Amino acid sequence: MTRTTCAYCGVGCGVVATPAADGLRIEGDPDHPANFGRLCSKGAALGETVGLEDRLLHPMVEGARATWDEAMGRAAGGFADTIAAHGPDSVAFYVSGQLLTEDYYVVNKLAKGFVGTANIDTNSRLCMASTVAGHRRAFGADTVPGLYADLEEADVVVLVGSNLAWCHPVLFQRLRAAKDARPGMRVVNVDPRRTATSEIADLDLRVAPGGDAALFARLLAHLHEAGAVDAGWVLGHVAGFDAALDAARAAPGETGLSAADLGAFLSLWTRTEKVVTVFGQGVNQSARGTDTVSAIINCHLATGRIGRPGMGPLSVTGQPNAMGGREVGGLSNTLACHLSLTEPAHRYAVRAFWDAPAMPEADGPKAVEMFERVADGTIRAIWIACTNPAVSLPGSGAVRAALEACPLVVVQDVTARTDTARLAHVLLPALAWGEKDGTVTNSDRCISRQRAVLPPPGEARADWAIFAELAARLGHGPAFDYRGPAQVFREHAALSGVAAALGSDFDISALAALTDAAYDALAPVHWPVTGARSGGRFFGDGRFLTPDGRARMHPVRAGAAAPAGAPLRLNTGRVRDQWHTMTRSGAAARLSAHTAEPFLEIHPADAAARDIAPASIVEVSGAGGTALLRALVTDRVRPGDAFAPIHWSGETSARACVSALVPPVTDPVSGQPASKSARVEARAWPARWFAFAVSMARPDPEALPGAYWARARVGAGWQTELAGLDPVGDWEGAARALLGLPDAELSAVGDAARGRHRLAFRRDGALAGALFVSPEPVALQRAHVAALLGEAGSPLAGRPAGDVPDPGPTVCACLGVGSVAIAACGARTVEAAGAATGAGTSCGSCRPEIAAILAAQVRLEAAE
Ligand SMILES: Nc1nc2c(c(=O)[nH]1)N[C@H]1C(S)=C(S)[C@@H](COP(=O)(O)OP(=O)(O)OC[C@H]3O[C@@H](n4cnc5c(=O)[nH]c(N)nc54)[C@H](O)[C@@H]3O)O[C@H]1N2
Ligand SMILES: Nc1nc2c(c(=O)[nH]1)N[C@H]1C(S)=C(S)[C@@H](COP(=O)(O)OP(=O)(O)OC[C@H]3O[C@@H](n4cnc5c(=O)[nH]c(N)nc54)[C@H](O)[C@@H]3O)O[C@H]1N2
Ligand code: SF4
Ligand SMILES: [Mo]
Repeated sequence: MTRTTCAYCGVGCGVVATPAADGLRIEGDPDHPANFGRLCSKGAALGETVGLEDRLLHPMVEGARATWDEAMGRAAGGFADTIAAHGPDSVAFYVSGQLLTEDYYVVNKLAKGFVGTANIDTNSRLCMASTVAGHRRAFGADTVPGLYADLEEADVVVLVGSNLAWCHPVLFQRLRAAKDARPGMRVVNVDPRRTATSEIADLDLRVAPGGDAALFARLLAHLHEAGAVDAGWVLGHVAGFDAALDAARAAPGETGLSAADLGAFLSLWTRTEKVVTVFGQGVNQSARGTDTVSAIINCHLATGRIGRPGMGPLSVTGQPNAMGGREVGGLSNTLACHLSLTEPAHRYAVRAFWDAPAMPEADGPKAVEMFERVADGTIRAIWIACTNPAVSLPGSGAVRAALEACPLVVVQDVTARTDTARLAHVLLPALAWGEKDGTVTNSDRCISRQRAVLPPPGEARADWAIFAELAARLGHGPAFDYRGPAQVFREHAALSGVAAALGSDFDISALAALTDAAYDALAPVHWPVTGARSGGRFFGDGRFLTPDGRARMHPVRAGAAAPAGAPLRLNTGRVRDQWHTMTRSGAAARLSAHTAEPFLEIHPADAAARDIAPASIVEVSGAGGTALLRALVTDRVRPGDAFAPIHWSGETSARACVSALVPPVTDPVSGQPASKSARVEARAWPARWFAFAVSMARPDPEALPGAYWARARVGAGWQTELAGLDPVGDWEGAARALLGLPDAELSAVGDAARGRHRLAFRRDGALAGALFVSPEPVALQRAHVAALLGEAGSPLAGRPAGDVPDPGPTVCACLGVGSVAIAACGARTVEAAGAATGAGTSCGSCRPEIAAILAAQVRLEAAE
């Protein structure tokens, strides 16, 4: 039994992992302060994602297996030659909030101190950069003032651009439990889209896209008019109040809300002292993300509602170590321990501490600009670790072209099955979650250990060790001679003491003397951790980290017009059970049962205007490319808006990378891409046939050139959704090639004249694959067919024989309960449905969906 931390989101849940015959048994850690034993569906399925089938287990050079010595010779040698010929700014590192703090520390020390370049940025630029900029602008440092406990102690919680129910499910569970315990508590949800999070909202505000800055500008003006500004606090601790108020009044901008909704929000926020405003990517990923963060913080500063129990702004971070990355200075415009590259005193101190030969004096390029420099040839060698930019950066088509043209691309990943890895000259195998060892920091500043539970597979190495070897090969061996992550951590903690002496908030100097054994045993701890203080909130005492100790309110002019262009505004984001580009969550069949296909949420009016039928395929075109997605016609989105998930890539679908549609537009302050407001058009894709397949082997969609496809793990094998424009003459041949079954025994039924075919292939009497073709979207009980893989039964009926009811699409991933079973169980409440079917009783991530199904059922019965 090993205590460790979940691999996924920034909630940072403690996990207890126990090796078991079929992988790992996973439970929530009852003693971890982030989750107190809770887990969500993704965390609970971690044990199913640690298999080695798709792992990269040895280095590769130009597509061929290589030794570590050969691969590092090529990679480090290429970096050394490039630096020698073209200087340190001709190479770059692009890293990730999924690295451990120790990995992140080492690569930053190498780039900024020893290569001497600020060409190091991270995928956190796409994620947290606007918050970092907003915090620094307001507080003088990138400090998260509050704690998770504030969500439970608040009287009003406002969620802005955060689908907490799906993206931070355990925080959502904590909020739900707090609300159940204190029914007077109110939750406001601000999102242009109706989401699973809407279920908890007393006030569900369908704000206009980008209307959040206007909403909080109006709130500031209203606070003033209502006499709710804390004048004494502002006088003592805040600068810039008048300018901020003037700007808010001068150009409040449009919120898109009705007067009644707006009034209800203003009045609730104004009259409630204990209010927490949580914000997510709907705020950050905008061309005015930093201003929106400022608009939110302004309201908390004006009322002094910050850093005290139950109040304050709370940015929920995305990745497991988004915060650790900020602490080590992972961004191209930050330096270790919340220091700044452009402050000479900070630079000198860090340089002296590292005994570093070089240190850039200016900030480096932010992610989008970094890849533009790869494209224009200024950067000639790039080292990419723990992120998949060919899928996740905006303008992904141009990013891929830039990498294709780059003379040296090194990719350090746990799998070669990524769109970025395919573009690498050198591929280096890294240890994955469950094998690696180090620390992460979550959204409320809690540092916890990720510990190895499994032995290192193949030739994979720890990320920090790979960076240290690169350093040695570049001639900096002595400064990177680490014996293990504990030594790196101690150095980082010691540096934080130096930083604290310069006024930094990030101080964990009390951990600088941890022995290896104490590091191994380290219990979750909130920073700061100094001799004098451990954890707690910041700023409740009115002391901020600016030179004069006063917070800054920033004037925000909200009145921007919506960007013009193609008729639909594409919003992009996440689904409950997948993680980013699916390289890990995609391995768990039960996680794919929730959503197995890329889709486009489009309003019924917009669909009708374009002849787009439900469940048909749509072709979406944007600034830099096109995508093929399944149409999900729904009024969850507003007319004129559309939504698509970010998870699908060339590995999982034909053409579903939504970043190809998103132009590289960024916030002028933070450089964060505006990933939620691409202008696109959608048109019906006139498919002549639709198909659904299951197979034991990984399906090969090349068998049907030009077709739409999306593949996912299911039960014992794979499922594939397909559609095509061109008629297929030989379905048997196509099926055999697709399913990898050249000589399996076939049984078939169908009506060829009507374009209907049902083909089942057996090996040794067991079902090895099946294909169902129809001229309209295939109606079939998919879970039933998938369950027959490897079994003796016949799938050709497409539905269970006799009285076995179809469970419908899986809602509860933990216990495998489907929507039909929930609707039919006769329950009226989520609790009763849980008692009847088990759904929602394990991790609880699906409770919002269960509530929605029960509500729909009640409406149906009322109408009968
Ligand atoms: N299941 C799952 N959970 C995850 C992740 C994952 O991949 N899968 N990734 C993790 C990571 S790295 C991150 S950063 C977080 C992200 O967590 P969230 O920020 O909660 O997730 P998103 O789905 O990107 O976007 C949140 C919401 O912003 C809304 N939105 C779009 N435009 C606007 C706007 O103009 N105003 C407002 N108010 N809202 C808007 C969208 O409709 C969406 O519902 O999730 C983390 N958790
Ligand atoms: N359109 C649009 N684009 C977006 C977003 C959006 O909402 N809309 N969200 C943005 C946000 S918030 C984020 S955080 C990014 C996420 O985007 P990415 O970071 O590109 O996505 P991941 O799939 O998490 O990529 C992680 C990679 O690291 C590998 N990996 C996993 N563990 C390890 C390890 O221990 N070591 C190493 N070396 N590799 C490992 C995985 O196999 C995978 O290839 O996407 C951003 N892009
Ligand atoms: S909420 Fe879920 S995904 Fe996030 S850390 Fe906890 S268990 Fe992992
Ligand atoms: Mo993120």
